Amino acid sequence: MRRDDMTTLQYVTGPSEHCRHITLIDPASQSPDVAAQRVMVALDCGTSMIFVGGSTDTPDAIVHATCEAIQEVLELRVFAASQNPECDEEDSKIPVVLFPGGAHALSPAADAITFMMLMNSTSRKFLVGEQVRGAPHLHNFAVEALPTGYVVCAPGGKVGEVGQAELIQADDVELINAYARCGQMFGFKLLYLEAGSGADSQVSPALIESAKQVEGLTLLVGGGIRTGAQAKIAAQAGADWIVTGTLTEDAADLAELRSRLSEVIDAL
Ligand code: 1GP
Repeated sequence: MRRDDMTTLQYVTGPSEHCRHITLIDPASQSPDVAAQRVMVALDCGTSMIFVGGSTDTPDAIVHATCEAIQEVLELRVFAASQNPECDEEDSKIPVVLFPGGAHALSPAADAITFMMLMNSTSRKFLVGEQVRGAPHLHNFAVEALPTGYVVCAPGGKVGEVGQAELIQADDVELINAYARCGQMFGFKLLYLEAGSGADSQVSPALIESAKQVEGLTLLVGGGIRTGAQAKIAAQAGADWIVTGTLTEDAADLAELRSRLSEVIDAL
């Protein structure tokens, strides 16, 4: 749910005293009802944005149902805040953002989309092809595009393979800086450093620090972050946002999810 006083891009790139947290929900891995329950817990723990997407083969209808279920949860929270004189209703509005694997998996119920170029892909499809297919639909949906450079770092996981990425290695600090500079020159506002969902090692702090030297980019870092200590490493290296997905889906129940997410978010 978008705030009344700013665009989603302003919210994402705006100032914050600390690194913020994004909960990634993969509609292929859970029903819309379960997604909504998990989002409710994530909001209690202090998450600041919801990403919906991740898989490459999720039908539009499932993505749409998931976005709608999450928006309903957010509306309830905003209503609850409006009844509490100590709460600012606007503060409880957080955006639901599509994080697509391609020109499918789109929904008009989302507030925005990370409109991404997989910058280190060797395939035209992921550099610009899927984006050309998706752009007219997004225009019709009036979903706000967040111009995003997406760079897959080792180990890279499935997205590295499917996206045919030339993986950035942990010590490729000059190369990641060049990607960041290139993204800035293209006019991207966000740069997402991705280690791959479920990665056994997170994006190296050296890469984050190097990308951070390029001014004017909001840095998102995800893949393999499961603990408060890992979250802190990314935040201290310069991440403006960290993204966690597997953490949510692996939790045995909502109580475990609450404790895991609190640990990560509190560390920021
Ligand atoms: C994947 O970066 C995200 O695109 C999140 O990764 O599932 O490892 O948290 P995890």
